[in-house]
Amino acid sequence: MTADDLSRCRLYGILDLAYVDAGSARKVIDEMMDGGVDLIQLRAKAQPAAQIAALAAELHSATRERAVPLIINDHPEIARIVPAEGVHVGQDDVPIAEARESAGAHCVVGKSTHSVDQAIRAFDEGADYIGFGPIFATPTKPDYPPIGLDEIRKVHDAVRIPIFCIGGIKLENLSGVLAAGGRRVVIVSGLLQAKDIASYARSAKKLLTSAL
Ligand code: TZP
Ligand code: MG
Repeated sequence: MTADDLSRCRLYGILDLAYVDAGSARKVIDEMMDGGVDLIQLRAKAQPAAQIAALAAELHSATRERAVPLIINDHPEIARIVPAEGVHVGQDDVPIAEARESAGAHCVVGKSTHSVDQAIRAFDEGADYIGFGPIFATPTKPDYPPIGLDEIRKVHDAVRIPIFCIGGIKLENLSGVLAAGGRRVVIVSGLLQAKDIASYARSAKKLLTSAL
């Protein structure tokens, strides 16, 4: 995936195994893709690596067919063997350069950031994109204080790589995130708990693209 491909992405969906069991994962990512999600991450905090690798390979055969990049959370070595389009690391994971080395040159590397300072450091470290949040308090990442809407404009002024606002973002507050200067978002529970995932994604995508 090129930097241009990445910059065209607006809606980033995460398939988080805290919300979806592995048996439903394929159906859920099909619905995400039907709704126009631009980028999908596999996030599995509690599963053994071998299980994540097997699921990633299965999901990748579906995402590849529809040219939707698949990003693997936490496991650069799995991103390499799938081979997925990217890997995502957090503040407590390996540095970007090490993740890139393990995942392979074909992978983009994204990093979670929780303040403007961390965002600048991730940019300096060579991240291809960042997640920035939690914007709002969220049960998906309960121990992190919310950053709030005001930091969104500051981070966009400070960092020139794609910035995906994340954390507690739902259809109901998406317009507020866009009005605060956000251009790209990650939605986890909002999508995964929606009655109709495809239609939820379609509505989010419409708001995101009409804001440009
Ligand atoms: N990083 C910052 S907030 C968050 C992550 C992984 C969770 C986002 O999940 P949700 O359910 O969209 O609030
Ligand atoms: Mg991590």
